[in-house]
Amino acid sequence: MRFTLPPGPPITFKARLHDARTATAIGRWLALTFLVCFTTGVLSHFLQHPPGWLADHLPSRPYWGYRLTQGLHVVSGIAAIPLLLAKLWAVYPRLFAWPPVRSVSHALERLSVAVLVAAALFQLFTGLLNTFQWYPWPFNFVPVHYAVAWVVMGALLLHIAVQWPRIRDHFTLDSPGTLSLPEADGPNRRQLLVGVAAAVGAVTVTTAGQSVTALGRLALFAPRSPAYGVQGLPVNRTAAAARVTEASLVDWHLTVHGPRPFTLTLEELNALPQHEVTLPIACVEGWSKSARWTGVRVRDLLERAGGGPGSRARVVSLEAAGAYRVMDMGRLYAQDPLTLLALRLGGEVLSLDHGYPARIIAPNRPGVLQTKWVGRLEVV
Ligand SMILES: Nc1nc2c(c(=O)[nH]1)N[C@H]1C(S)=C(S)[C@@H](COP(=O)(O)O)O[C@H]1N2
Ligand SMILES: [Mo]
Repeated sequence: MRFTLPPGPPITFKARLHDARTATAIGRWLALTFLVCFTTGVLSHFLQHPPGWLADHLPSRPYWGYRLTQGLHVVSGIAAIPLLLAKLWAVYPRLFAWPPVRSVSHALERLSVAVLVAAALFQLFTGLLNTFQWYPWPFNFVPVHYAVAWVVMGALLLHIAVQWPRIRDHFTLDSPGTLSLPEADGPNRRQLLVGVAAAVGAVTVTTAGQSVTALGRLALFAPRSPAYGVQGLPVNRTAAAARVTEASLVDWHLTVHGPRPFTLTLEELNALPQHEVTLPIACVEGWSKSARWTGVRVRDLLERAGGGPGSRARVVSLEAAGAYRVMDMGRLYAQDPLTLLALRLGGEVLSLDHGYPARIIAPNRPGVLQTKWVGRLEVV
């Protein structure tokens, strides 16, 4: 493919790899990562911010569901980065196509590609920085990342529709002849694709260990290693950051609101029937780790306060301020026997950073909803 840019000496792109076939070969993998990333992202959004009618129907099983889907979200997002760069490299000569605009529909098509590229770069960039908890921008990450995801998806569907004839050709033409281009200087398409695949594999293997414990030793570039942290578990927000101190906890007791409200000291809580569960913390930023928790079933506390089998719960942390101070729990989570007000982690009393004296641990939930330093429980 040749593009020239008059006036003046023409810029010519002679490399054979700046062609539709290469763009499509990379594009289909890119589309796959975007599809996985989008679906798991929307799921995560609804688990974190369910509309009222949905809250009581969100399932608490499989208990590892969120760990899997959010792990996939971050893995597919990171894998998309080298794919997007390779794709942009394959098509960038088109930027210089001449004339720049041939018709109204051509102008609209170019505009939609510009939107797609900008929105896709924005998503991957902000998402990657979020895994490092680094927010060097003036807007709130969560709503903006969510809104732009729809922009990417809309522009991507349009792009696929416009390019459909070429995509179809890619899958229906006799591949052998077109794939093995005549020998020339520079890499051929197969070598390029193998190189891109190797880059995707490398970034995936060196970061996926933050959520796949078995790959933990290879997680050279993951922001979190599941191997480090107090009591063998990473900490996202420390007690110091949340301004919860030992001194602020001397008079601690749990208040349970409901038709029959009551309070319990830590001693009294420890004297109630204790249950042990093995459940992961699965942070929205991508790391996850399973741990053994011991504590009192939330549903037992709700029942004692007069809540029926249909009741949900609201949990309030002692933390003075913070986005995760108040947490609502739908019926299926509140009533699940695995959902605990945990007092112990790995058999030891919770450390202050993990939510001492009591924290929530529930199955199939985003880490942000595993509230630490619980002070109050309400039957809803
Ligand atoms: N009160 C309170 N609870 C909280 C948070 C918080 O900021 N405040 N952070 C949450 C987040 S984002 C995660 S991932 C988990 C992490 O739990 P851990 O620090 O015990 O691993 O706690 C959650 N519980
Ligand atoms: Mo988190």
